[in-house]
Amino acid sequence: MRSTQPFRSALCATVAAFGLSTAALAQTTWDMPTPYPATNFHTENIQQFANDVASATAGQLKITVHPGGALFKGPEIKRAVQAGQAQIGELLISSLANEDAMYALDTVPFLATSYAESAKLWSVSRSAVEARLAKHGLKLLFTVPWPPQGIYSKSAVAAMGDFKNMKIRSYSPTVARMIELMGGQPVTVQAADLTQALATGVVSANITSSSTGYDSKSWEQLSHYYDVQAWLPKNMVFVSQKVFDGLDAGTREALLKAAAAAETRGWQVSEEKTAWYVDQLKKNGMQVLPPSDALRADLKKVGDTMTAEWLERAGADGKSVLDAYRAAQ
Ligand code: PCA
Repeated sequence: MRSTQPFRSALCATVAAFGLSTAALAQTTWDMPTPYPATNFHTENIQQFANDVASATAGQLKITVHPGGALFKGPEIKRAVQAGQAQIGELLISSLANEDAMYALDTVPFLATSYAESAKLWSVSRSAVEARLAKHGLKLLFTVPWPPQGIYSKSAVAAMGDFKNMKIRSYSPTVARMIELMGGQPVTVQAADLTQALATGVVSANITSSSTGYDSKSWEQLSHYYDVQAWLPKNMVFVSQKVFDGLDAGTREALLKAAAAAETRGWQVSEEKTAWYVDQLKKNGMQVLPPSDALRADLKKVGDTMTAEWLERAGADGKSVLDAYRAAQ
């Protein structure tokens, strides 16, 4: 009996090693570039999504999240996934606004200013966004909105004229257009570079959410936050269709289920955390104020101009989406 012992354990070791290597062969690892910091709620939601996928597939599909634009910068992420340099990615939909008007819709000022309106806008535009991504071999998995957008500045702003020639940070072509219409000078700065741009005085104002204001420690350089609630831009998570099609049916199902859960959770967390973020701005000494009536009225006019410009550019497709949105109100 004793003499068979070494043989048996050698056999067990071989089986174990064989078992391990089959598992290793079957395991798929995806790189997932994302633009925002690891501690931002979008990234935390994505990490949870990756964990859910790993546990639902018993580790067969592992998604490695690369936050903060470290692997690819926000605007490069779509091309990276199209080119097969990454399998899955996240970006701000409106960073693609120059490519197609449909990507600009959720940054048209004052079109959808609450979570409920944004959900309606998304429900009437989702298939149009999906169709555009599909043309480029990409499959949409889920979207999550940012908290409502406001204006940060170094000094008090009473009326639109106060923005004259002011260098204002922009994160998308639509925001840049808004800044032009406000009389300011848009300067494109990615979220990952925002703290530095503020510290070096490249910009003296910024249009973004309470969330990014918190992430970039806006209070260190800026004193006022005007809680304008002008729109809620969305991030989207998408995967290469070819890579997705290469998965077995069970893994595809697990991925889609985790994506649906991430969408529900992300919309909820975004809404729930908004007040907390605004509170952090106040706690750190910022003046959080509503815009004056005069400023609000002038910003609304900018919104009307941009809605008209969007409609003209988006054509018949755009008109039917906007009509559907208005009918759902
Ligand atoms: N934060 C991102 C996009 C919108 C937002 O709230 C940013 O400022 O870059």
